[in-house]
Amino acid sequence: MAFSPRVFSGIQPSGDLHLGNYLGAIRRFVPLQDTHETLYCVVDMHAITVWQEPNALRRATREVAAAFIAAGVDPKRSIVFNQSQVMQHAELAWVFNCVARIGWMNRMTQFKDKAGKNSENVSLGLLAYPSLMAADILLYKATAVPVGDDQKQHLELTRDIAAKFNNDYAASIAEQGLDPDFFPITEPLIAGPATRIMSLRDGTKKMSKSDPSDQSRISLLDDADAISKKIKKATTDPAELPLEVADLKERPEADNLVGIYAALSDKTKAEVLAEFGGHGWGKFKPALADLAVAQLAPMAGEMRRLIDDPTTIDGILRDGGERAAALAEKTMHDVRRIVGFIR
Ligand code: AQP
Repeated sequence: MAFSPRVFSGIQPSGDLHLGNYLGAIRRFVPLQDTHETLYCVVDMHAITVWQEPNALRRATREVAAAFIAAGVDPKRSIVFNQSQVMQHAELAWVFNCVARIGWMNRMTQFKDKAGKNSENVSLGLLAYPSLMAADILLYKATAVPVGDDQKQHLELTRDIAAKFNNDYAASIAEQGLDPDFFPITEPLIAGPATRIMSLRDGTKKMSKSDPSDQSRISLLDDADAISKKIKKATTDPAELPLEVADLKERPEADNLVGIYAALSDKTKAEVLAEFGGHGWGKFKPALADLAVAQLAPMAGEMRRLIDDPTTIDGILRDGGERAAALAEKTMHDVRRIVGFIR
């Protein structure tokens, strides 16, 4: 069976949204609205896998929704909602907890990174996180998921869960007269020069909401002055910019800043080096700061305007939640029959 081209992607309301979230995911949501049915979700149930103060969670949920809209997601064309409004996410995640194997979860590098040496003491939800992520995607039978490079392993797991479910329940799926490929095999959409934006303080670490240093990231709510200062203070090596992309390989900070410039200007790294190669940081950083301010500062202004009107944002999330639930229930109705639940 051909699945309709449907896109799902989610962002956690777990702190300050940053340039990595924007370039790796949110910015790429916008053009997909022209070619796909699109669902963009604030994944608040994922966020609570680590402690979130309830008022901060509510605030961050509205901030993520505001970022979607300020970046150009149209809540009439796309379904914009927060995950916890659609109970079927939790219901399907439970079924997937019983399909996926603990060994699969233990291999997830993001779990290892986030749990660190403390793996006995983190929440069970953090271990089961990829199973909920598979449910988010497969509930809508989404075939494409725009994400940053760090989510690649989780998407491979989503494919494994879909294949194992289709296989374990093959007889029941046939008995119910349903398509043998009940869940689709999802494609990750990971492309371009900005699939992994690194910290401005350390080019070997991912730019991240949870980095304790605010100087490590450009937040989407930063004003022009903060954006400029952070770029000008970004860690770099003393050498001038190289002429060839290959010469960025051993220079993570330079590679990162050139990648950010390329992504923001819709150019390749080679084109950026054709302009700046052989020049020092004194020329490149102010140009990057101007470019970042021109793109990000108006979006920050629009986000602030939206955040100041929580009633409108909550209305958008509620409306999106109702539309998402209607789609989700179709899948769950079949899943309950396939698994053997009486209702
Ligand atoms: N540094 C990054 N470069 C490119 N893409 C990135 N993403 C995250 N960081 C980068 C992408 O943003 C989307 C939402 O991510 P998330 O909310 O699920 O959070 P995360 O991947 O765990 O990363 P964060 O934002 O840095 O949060 P913490 O600090 O909590 O780990 C995803 O598509 C992700 O790939």
